[in-house]
Amino acid sequence: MNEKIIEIANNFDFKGSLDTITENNQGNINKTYILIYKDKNKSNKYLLQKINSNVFKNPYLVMKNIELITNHITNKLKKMKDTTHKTLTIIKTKDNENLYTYTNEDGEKEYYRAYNFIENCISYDSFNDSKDAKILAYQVGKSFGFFQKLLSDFPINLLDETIKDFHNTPKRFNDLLESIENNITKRAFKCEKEIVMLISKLKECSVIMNNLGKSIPIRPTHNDTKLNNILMDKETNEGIAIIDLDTVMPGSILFDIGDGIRSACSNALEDEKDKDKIFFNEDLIKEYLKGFLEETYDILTNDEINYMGLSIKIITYEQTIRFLTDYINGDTYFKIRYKEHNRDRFKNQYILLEDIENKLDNINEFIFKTVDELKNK
Ligand code: ADP
Ligand code: GN1
Ligand code: MG
Repeated sequence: MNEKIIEIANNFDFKGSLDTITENNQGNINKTYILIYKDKNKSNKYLLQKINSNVFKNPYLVMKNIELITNHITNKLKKMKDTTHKTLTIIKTKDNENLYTYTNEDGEKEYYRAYNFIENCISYDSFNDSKDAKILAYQVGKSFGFFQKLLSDFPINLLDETIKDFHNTPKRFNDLLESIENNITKRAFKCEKEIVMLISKLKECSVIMNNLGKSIPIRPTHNDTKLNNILMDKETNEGIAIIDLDTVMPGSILFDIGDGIRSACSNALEDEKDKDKIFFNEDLIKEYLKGFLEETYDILTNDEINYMGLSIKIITYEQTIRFLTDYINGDTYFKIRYKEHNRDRFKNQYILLEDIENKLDNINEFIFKTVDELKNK
């Protein structure tokens, strides 16, 4: 077993004796280990994570936000007598802290935290192979909508901004320009076509930021509503827990719906090699929206409804920029699993961006119709 992880795990208040350590490679940011402890004749499963401190500059603030949010959700679920849904449960260190700090052989600090492992669930990277794709899309939309509803009375001033300007699309665009100017990897030369097209779409894709705090309210939002950040019940297909709460911050509900659909309703993985497979599945988008709107229609403002369809385009645009910027910068942000990984990722997002443009009219029509029906029910 991994000696370093054993040493780190020994500092947490885990019950029993450590039996196995495996890695989960689904996320693009943190390093995730699954630990099984044997305790008399039962076993306890935990999740141990090394927080990526290149991405999260202040892990203490991240944990403070998560503690507040998970306490709020736990209390609300209790009040509602809801025993189906769950949230993350922080396992403290033996010194009763939310984080364990480990100093590595280079003298650098590494930050670790632990959660209870939520059992009998699955987190999908894509629905493309599932016969239940439509049901799953509906359930994911409903779960992220329910999450918004649970947080709708959370005092937003308590939340810190753990990554500044996370969904500030025009700022992301400026970061891209900076990376092109520096062009340290010389990769910008390979991406000219997409760069030119991205410039032409900037104005339309700045709409959420231009209206945030005005006609678009600032709410507690998840900000990383990727499909594998929800745990679904293996048997019932219901959404059980929204996880990966590192980016819960003040933001717009449009970031959550836009990113959720970008991720769940694409027909392929973010790094799919077969370009013919890359498109948005309109049926899945409608199911997702249906689930989300059923939970949220009565808290949404007019502009949140008006810009909901566009938010899918905006977040896909932003994600194209983020992968492209990281590619040009030499892969310093997202974990890559092979050399040109970020190139595949940004090219695929770009294909999705063009695809959603052709589908937006239908999607907007569906949103307005569904909201109308829900309001007149
Ligand atoms: P990252 O920030 O790197 O995306 P996540 O917090 O999303 O890391 O965790 C990576 C993966 O680990 C998730 O996609 C999910 O499959 C699994 N996971 C995370 N937390 C839990 C948990 N409490 N119970 C069960 N599985 C979990
Ligand atoms: C990262 O952590 P993970 O894998 O759930 C990223 C998201 C991106 C996503 C793209 C903190 O999500 O913003 O949309 O990769 N998270 C952070 O795959 O940057
Ligand atoms: Mg994740």
